[in-house]
Amino acid sequence: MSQSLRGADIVAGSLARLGCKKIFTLSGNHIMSIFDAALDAGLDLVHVRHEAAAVHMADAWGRLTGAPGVALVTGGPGHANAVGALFTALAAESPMVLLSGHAATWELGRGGFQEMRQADMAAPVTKAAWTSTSADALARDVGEALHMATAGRPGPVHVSFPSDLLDARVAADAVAWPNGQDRIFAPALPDTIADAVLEDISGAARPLIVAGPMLSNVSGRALLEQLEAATSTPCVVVEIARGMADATLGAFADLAARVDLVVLLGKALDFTLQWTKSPAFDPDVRVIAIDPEAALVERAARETGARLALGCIADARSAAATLIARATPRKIRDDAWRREARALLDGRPAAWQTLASQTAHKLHPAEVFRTLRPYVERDPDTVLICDGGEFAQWGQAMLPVRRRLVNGVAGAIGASLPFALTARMVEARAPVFAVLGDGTIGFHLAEFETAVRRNLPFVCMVGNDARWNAESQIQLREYGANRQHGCDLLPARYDQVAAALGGHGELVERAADLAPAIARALASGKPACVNVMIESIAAPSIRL
Ligand SMILES: Cc1ncc(C[n+]2csc(CCOP(=O)(O)OP(=O)(O)O)c2C)c(N)n1
Ligand SMILES: [Mg+2]
Repeated sequence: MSQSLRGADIVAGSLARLGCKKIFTLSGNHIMSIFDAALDAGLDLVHVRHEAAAVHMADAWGRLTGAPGVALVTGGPGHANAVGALFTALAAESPMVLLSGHAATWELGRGGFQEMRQADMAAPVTKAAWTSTSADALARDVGEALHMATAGRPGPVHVSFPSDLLDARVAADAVAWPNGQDRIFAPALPDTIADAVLEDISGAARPLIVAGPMLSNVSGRALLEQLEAATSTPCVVVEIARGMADATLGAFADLAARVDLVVLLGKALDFTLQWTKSPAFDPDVRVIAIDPEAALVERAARETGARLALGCIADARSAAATLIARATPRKIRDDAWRREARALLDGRPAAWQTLASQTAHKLHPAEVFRTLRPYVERDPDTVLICDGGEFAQWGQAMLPVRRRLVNGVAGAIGASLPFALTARMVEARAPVFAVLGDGTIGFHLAEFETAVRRNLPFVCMVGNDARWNAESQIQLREYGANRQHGCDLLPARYDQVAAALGGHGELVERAADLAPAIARALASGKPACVNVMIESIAAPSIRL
């Protein structure tokens, strides 16, 4: 008789064969068979404190490594807790897979334990979501999910595993293990189309190339730098919900109003670019849309009408490489406009050098980031994570780094502590800094315990203004100063929470004390929280 394998062993073995050894998870009845199988498959289970954190950690893994991150949660409520975090991964175009346990097949429709229509729930926030239907198909399901997460526009994929399938046995020689070979390809940009795009760029007075989240990682940014040099055309990544108001992009709003050609390179035409409509853009601005998804090229056509110069379904990364290769031998335009645009994007008001707090025992956000900057710049592999409302925008504006994680187009706050844990797993040596607001730190504060347990040191800098300031600023803007209410917090001792969970804590109330506190936090070798009392200041707005 041929040997047989348990369904759970097939799932764990498939993950291991595809190189997914780190599994971000929170335990539960439906998946304990996979926990058991992980022992023999050699999977490292990173057990976290909330299912959303497991998804955020898998998301960060996908963004930083380019390989799919894997989250594993239990059925029903565990799955429900995880689903919200998928929205962030989807909008960030991050390759990751959520695997969830699920009520047994024979329980369905009978009020089974934690029975829920899990795939239906995950469908709107994933590229694909399904429930395995037989133990024979488990290996294929894992392989398909991991492959789909990275193919075309990357994003999250979900599979639910009914617990009886995980316990079922399958003849070992009948298992079709996934081999990880790519089978879905986005088309390359044809040379003739690349030449037409370059001709449009060279004919434009003030062209701009806009990439989206999938090109926001280190390799994507390096490619865009090359593309900018080869085409003498400014290249930007629009990757957060603040869109054109992303403080990283300096006076981008002023630049956008002047461009006469926008080349969308794998960038979905959406609210972040105001659909390239007036008044954000010139009413006659022309648009080129290159995207792996037909639906997004079609959307760009619909939104721009006669302004669409060209649309093409093509892989964004390889399209950038083709454009670089075709542009390089000839000079397609002079560099004056690119230099002018760079000054707008990279310039910062001189006054920021001297901005200082007007309040005793509180710092101005600019003082915080002027002090942090040398620590961030010391190592080119530093990972910077920015999360939250107004405070973090000062960080995004003042800390130039090539390796960065932000909450992204979803605009969901709270993921930064889980992100920091993953960043430390991916980057063993260089510093990992998370800068976030005091409202934001509350979402996943318990992950300090995970970080201590797993020995994952990082430094989190909380800008503590005792307020959900971003929303308070909306109240001020929309309803008036006398109607700011309901958004206050306590000036709480998050540093003491970190210390109580086994990490390192620092409280800072004076600018002069910050640098030594950062140095001590780094030297502690522990997950650290530097709790900086700050003035409640709106995000910077950088205009001409
Ligand atoms: C998941 C989620 N919930 C709520 C919001 C709305 N929101 C955006 S910024 C913000 C305030 C953040 O406060 P804090 O972290 O203290 O940063 P601050 O603006 O005070 O610097 C809120 C509530 C959101 N974007 N995402
Ligand atoms: Mg705050």
